Amino acid sequence: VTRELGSHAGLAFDIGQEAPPARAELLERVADKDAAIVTLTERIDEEFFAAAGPGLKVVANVAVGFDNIDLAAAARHGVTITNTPGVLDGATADHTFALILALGRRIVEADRFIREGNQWVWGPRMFVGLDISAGATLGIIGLGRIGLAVARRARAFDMRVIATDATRPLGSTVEGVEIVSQEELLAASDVVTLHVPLLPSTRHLINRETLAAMKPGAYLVNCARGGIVDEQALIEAIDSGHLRGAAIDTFEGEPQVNPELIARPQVVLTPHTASAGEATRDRMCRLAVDNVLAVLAGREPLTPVQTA
Ligand code: 8YV
Repeated sequence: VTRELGSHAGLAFDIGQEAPPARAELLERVADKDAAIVTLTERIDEEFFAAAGPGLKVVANVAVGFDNIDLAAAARHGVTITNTPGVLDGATADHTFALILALGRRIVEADRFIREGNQWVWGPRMFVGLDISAGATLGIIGLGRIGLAVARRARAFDMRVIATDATRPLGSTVEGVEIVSQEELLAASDVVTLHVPLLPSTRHLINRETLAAMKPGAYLVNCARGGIVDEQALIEAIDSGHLRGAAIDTFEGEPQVNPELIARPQVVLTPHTASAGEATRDRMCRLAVDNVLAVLAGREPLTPVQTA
């Protein structure tokens, strides 16, 4: 299925469901091009830049994340890298909050229970879960654009919201969100949600030790990047009962999903669709095109990747 996006800046393009090209085909396609528009599925590395040749000026990633791109190799080849910040915050925060609600109120488990044809009569303890709006605490790891959009939703649900953020002073308050230490956040949160990029410093940020530091009975939500969570440690924390559940949109071995996660009813899974709002995806594509056109016209890109 492809859908005509119409013309933007004089170019016609589709958002399609074409399978991503195999590596060899990708390398062949990029040869002698001035620009490439890619997604997180494509690994943009030394081999890619070598295959493109010296004419490549810009690679526009249709994603806010850029862990698929070797920035040092791009710099060596003089290629500008752009991403799509700002246009997907609302959609990603909506999805994150949907997962928080689904976990807390056990929506997927309850839906499965009915579909399986279980006999039931109403009972006061049936599928009881987290009282989200009765003082539950949400811990946001990474209070950037998306983290802040999640915080606004949580505040509207009367949650207490705390966050960690390397760029904000400890003890400060941002839109009613208190900046705390990671230790405090893990110990106090009923739900911990991740909104940091995948960097060497955030790889397996959620591991055996940090999971053990979480409040017993808490939930984990990951709509950021799979590599931030040690999935094996997460499975063990769920099996021991220390965590009540988890909702995962991004996976360590993406697009493979660990069968151990699939086997656990307390885990809610979505296939990296947190930004999949229709208008959001259009905006992401348009921004990528605008970045390419700016660079090819000799102007500054609108949203070059910011590493600091
Ligand atoms: C995209 C994402 O769907 O923006 C990101 O970093 O992970 C998602 O919004 C995906 O990366 C497409 O490339």
